[in-house]
Amino acid sequence: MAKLEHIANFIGGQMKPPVSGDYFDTVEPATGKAYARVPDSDARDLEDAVQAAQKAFPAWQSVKRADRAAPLKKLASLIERDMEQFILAESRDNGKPVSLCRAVDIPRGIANLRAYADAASTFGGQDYDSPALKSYTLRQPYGVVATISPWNLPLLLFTWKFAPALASGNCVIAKPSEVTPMTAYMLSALVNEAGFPPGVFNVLHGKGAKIGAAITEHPDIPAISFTGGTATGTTIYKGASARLKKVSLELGGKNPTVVFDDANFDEAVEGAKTAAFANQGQVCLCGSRLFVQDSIYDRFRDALIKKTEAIKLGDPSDKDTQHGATVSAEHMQKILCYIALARDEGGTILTGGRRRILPGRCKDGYFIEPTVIENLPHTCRTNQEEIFGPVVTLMRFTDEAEAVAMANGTQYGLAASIWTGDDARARRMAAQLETGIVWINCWNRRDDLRTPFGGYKKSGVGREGTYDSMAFFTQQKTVSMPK
Ligand code: TXE
Repeated sequence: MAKLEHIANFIGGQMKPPVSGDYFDTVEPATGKAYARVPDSDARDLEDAVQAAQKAFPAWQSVKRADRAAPLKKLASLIERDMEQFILAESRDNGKPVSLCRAVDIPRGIANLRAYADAASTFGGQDYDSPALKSYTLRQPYGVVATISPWNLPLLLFTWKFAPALASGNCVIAKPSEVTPMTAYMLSALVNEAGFPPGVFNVLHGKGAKIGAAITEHPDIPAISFTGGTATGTTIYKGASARLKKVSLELGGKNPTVVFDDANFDEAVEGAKTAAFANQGQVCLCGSRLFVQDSIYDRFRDALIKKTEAIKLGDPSDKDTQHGATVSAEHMQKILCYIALARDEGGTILTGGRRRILPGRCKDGYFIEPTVIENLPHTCRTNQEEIFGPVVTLMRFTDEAEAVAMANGTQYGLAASIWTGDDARARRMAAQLETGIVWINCWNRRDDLRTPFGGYKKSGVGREGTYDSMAFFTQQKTVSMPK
């Protein structure tokens, strides 16, 4: 058997093996086969990275803001130059279709770097003028900060987290998910060429419970930005609060899609399908609970089943594939357990509901059919817990008040999408929904990165986006003087 590639940490401008010498496998979800080895980093690697970052900080924080943008822009151009390799690597590592990596993951990763390069020069303090006093604020970086990112949008969320930290003058220790380390590793190989001074940007690979926990506990990392599951976010929040660290937490969702009978029917079916199954249902924004008004319920259900069955599931490396593999064997089992639970709770599987075994190279891959379920109460576990897979449940409602009550009836509050022809109703509902984001007659549309992103209730703490992320990674100082 060919020797598997060994991924390295990137510390102080150098590729480094983990101090322990220990590695674990990373698996290609479409084949179920290990294809690379990941450093099992520990507190010693972290210490090395913290020291490198501390050494780099005084010079990096005093670099002119516009000059801080230059290496971010160069990094974006280098990834663009190597676009095809990044697309193939992301698809292989995560199981998502190459078409999705080409349309979303890699271009959006590049766009993140450019957006925060621009923000480096435009973001700053404010002036305050009063009759007797003149004041202004400074926005100053913390020093060494950390980012911890998940596996569902590996490069996109990795860049989303670290770019504002660097743009605002911090030195960074970035930890990608151990499940999908490859594009972060490839990016780290471009950091010197992009022109970042050694130690400004460091990448540590490894397991959440080991290196992730060490980051949370480290006394010299005062701020952490995390995206991932609510349970992990809660653990990080506890550890961070004991040390009064600043945290930004983007967590899970159980997002409602609400369709009224006056909506544009075809657009609503298409939108609800995309919201349910994008990225194999592995997006925190996915609309996994679908509420449809009584009067159109049967027609809507039949149209949704037809559209769902037309989704092309297959080898992610095939350019026509629309639905690839779920990210890991463990995650596939979790999703299948939830489908079994839905059956136990009395649900009817209208389509899908099974693992799909493909012929040839993907015969051991982690494929799950897009699944539509009905006949479950909105209070059951299937409708309350985040499944994070290609599973959507259909429920009926009679009027606006009932739709709002059911949509709000979970511990999560990340996003919602409303489909209606009545503008006043849409705005009324938007104000009542307990979610950080509401889409009207669309799903997952962003105004570049400018609009705030984050959740109500257990979907998170804080907001991200161009201004909000730059604000998170800086502390404000007020300076006042008599006139
Ligand atoms: O993610 P984790 P997991 C949800 C989804 C999924 C569930 C669990 O429901 O089924 O979370 O997924 C690091 N200290 N989402 O377990 O654990 C870890 O190494 C510090 C929603 O794969 O949240 C990785 O880098 N760090 C979601 C990152 O946290 C720790 C995206 C995310 O992993 C740690 C992914 C610890 N103790 C899953 N434990 C979204 N909101 O987009 C783990 N990590």
